[in-house]
Amino acid sequence: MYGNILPTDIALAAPNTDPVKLAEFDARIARGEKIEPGDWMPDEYRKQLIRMISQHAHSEVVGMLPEGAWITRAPNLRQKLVLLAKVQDEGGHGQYLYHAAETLGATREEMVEDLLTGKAKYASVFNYPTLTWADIGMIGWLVDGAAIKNQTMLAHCSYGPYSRAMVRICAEESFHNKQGKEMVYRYALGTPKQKAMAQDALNRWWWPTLMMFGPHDADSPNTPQLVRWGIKTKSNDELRQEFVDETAPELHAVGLAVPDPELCYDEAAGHWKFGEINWDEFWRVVKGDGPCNKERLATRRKAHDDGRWVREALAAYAARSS
Ligand code: FAQ
Repeated sequence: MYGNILPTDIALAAPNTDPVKLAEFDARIARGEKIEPGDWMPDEYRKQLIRMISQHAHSEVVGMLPEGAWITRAPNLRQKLVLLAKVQDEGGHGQYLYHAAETLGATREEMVEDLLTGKAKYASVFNYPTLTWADIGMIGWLVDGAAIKNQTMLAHCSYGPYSRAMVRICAEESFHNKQGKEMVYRYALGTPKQKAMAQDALNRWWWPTLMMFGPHDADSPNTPQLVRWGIKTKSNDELRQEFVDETAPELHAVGLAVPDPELCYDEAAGHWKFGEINWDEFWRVVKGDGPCNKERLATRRKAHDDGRWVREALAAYAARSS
C-alpha cells in the first residue's frame, strides 16, 4: 500500500512500535496538536488514515456520477451552470483528498487501482440512481448535508493535511447544500406535480443518506481506534442523530413527509427517534451489489482507460524535461 513518495524521515521498514515514541505520540494527540506528514506516527495510525482518506477521495469522484448524469438534462442554463460547478467541485475534493493520502505514502496509482478493481470502498449512497431532476436538489440537501456533518467533525481531526482539506471542502459543500435546499423548497412549495417529485425523491434518498454515517457504533470496528487517535471526534450514531435532529423538522416545515412511520420527537430525550435502518441492504450495497455499483465502476474504468493517453503524454513530457 505504501508507495515511493514517502517523506525521507518516515521509516516504514521496521514496525513503529517504540513505546517511548508511542507515549509521546499519544501525548501530542491528547494536547490537541496536529500530526504532520514528516512526524513520527504509529503504522496503524497511518494505515487507518490512508484507508479513510482514500475511501473519502473515491466517494467524491464516484459521487460526481449520479448528478453528472443530469448535466445535459438540466431544465435551464442557470441550473446547468450550478450543477456543472457542483460536480466539478466534487472532482476537486477528490484531488485534495488523494493528495492528503499521498502525504502518508500511498500512491495515486495504487489508490485508483484499488477503486477500479473493486477492492476499495466508497460511500454506499452513490450506488443509487438519480431518476428525476428533483433528485439533484435532494442530494444537495440530504447527501451534502450528511457529508458536511461528518466532515465538520473531520476538520478537527488530528492529521493536519486531512483537517485542512476538510475546511475548504466543507465551505464548498455548504454552498451545495444551500443550492439543494433552494431547489427542494421551490418544488415542495410549487405545483402539486413538483411537490410530488420532491416527495418521491425524499422517499428514495432518506434511508441511503442515513446509511452514509456507517454502521451502529456497536458494529463499527474502526471507531474506537479512530476516536483514540483524534481522527474521529464523534461516533457514527452521534452524527446520524444530529443529522436527523436538524433535518427532519426542516423537511416537515416545507410540507414533506419523512418516509419513516417511527419518526417522532422524543420530548424527554430532546431528540427525534427514528426507525431501524435496513442493514442487510446497507451491507449488500457496500459489498458491491447495490442498484448501480457495477455501472459506477464501469464508468470509472472507462474514464480511466480514456485518459490513459493523457497520463502517458504527461509522463513522456516529464521524462524529456528532466
Ligand atoms: N459506505 O468501522 P466503520 C460526499 C465501511 S463524501 C461504504 O464504522 P469507519 C461528498 C467502512 O469503510 C462521503 N462503506 O468505519 C459528496 C468499514 O470498512 P473497512 C464520504 C462504509 O471508517 C456529496 C466498514 O464499513 N465521506 O458525500 C460506509 O469508522 C454529494 C465498517 O465501518 C467520507 O468518506 C458507507 N456509508 O466509519 C459528493 C468521510 N460506512 O474500510 C457528491 C470519511 C462504513 O474497514 C455529492 N469517512 N463503511 O473495510 C468516514 O468518516 C468514515 O470512514 C465512515 C465510516 C463514517 C464513512
